[in-house]
Amino acid sequence: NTNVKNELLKRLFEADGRPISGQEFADEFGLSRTAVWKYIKEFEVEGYEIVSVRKKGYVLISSPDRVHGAAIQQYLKTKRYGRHITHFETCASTQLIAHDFAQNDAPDGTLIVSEEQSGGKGRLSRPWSSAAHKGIWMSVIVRPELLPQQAPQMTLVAAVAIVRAIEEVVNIEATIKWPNDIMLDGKKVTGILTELQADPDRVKAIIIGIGMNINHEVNDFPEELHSIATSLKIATGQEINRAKLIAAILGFLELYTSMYEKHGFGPIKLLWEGYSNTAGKRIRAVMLNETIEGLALGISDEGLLELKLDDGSIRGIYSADIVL
Ligand code: BT5
Repeated sequence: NTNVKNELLKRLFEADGRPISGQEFADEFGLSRTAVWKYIKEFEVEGYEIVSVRKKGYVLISSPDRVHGAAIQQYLKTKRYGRHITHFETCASTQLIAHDFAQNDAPDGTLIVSEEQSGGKGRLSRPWSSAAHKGIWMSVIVRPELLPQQAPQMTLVAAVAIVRAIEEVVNIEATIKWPNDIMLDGKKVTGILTELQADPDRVKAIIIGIGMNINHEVNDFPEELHSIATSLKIATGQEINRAKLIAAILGFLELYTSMYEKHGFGPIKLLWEGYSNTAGKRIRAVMLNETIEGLALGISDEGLLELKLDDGSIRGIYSADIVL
């Protein structure tokens, strides 16, 4: 049971060097002491150093670099976002798990985060490379008071939150490439995948998938990504605290989502334009059934990219791959 296992880890972490009684934990959760001991063995395999002190219990001595709930929550300043966290060592895709959780009434702000993904996906089910412990592979379930047609703009809300968080934690300025890429030095450092669960007139949940390359060296990426992907470490030369960055993203995401709910897209659009590298450039927009070229004017109040074509007409685009 991953929930009980996560709870045990959280207790060990919060005990801050003091022992946690295996017997008491077993009693509280209706387990055998052997079941608790098995979890401890699993933690050891995962790289945690734990000692068992006779008559007292288990003491956490050191933990590997992991983004479990306890690690994130020590930095968290939010009201709702990140207050429920489920952490995996590995999974196919946090996005699939989040969809499942959302259908089963997971509360607003629930976070699913994994150290590694074996089937990470981008838009149109393209593969998303998610190396173990190197990045942030997470999905946030949000339940804002929005109409279904306002959901795509949540990609832009998330993009602004991510750039602000990078600025705060890492001290560098990334740029946003419409609609869902965060760029550094001309390469992609983060991709966002926004998916919707809705009734015809009401958003039930928006699943915001965020894939961020953090502590990768070039060779941690598959060959075919070397020319198009980068990580925060490659860009800064520094090892980044992933848990701290996740907490900062959740903070800005909560702030900007409620701003969007209360005041509409206007303020988000302004923030977004400040970070975008798309407006004012001549671009090519590759869509499913056509490719068009023109001058990117900016985004509309609905979050559409407005493109001025060579015949002078203006086209609003919902989604595309942009070639600058
Ligand atoms: C995206 O799609 O950029 C959205 C990525 C969302 C990933 C997160 S991770 C947590 C959650 N769980 C999931 O399963 N997904 C979400 P798109 O714009 O379609 O870009 C996909 C393209 O980016 C691929 O076709 C590759 O060319 C490239 N790519 C793949 N992995 C990459 C990486 N780690 N860094 C940079 N580019 C990558």
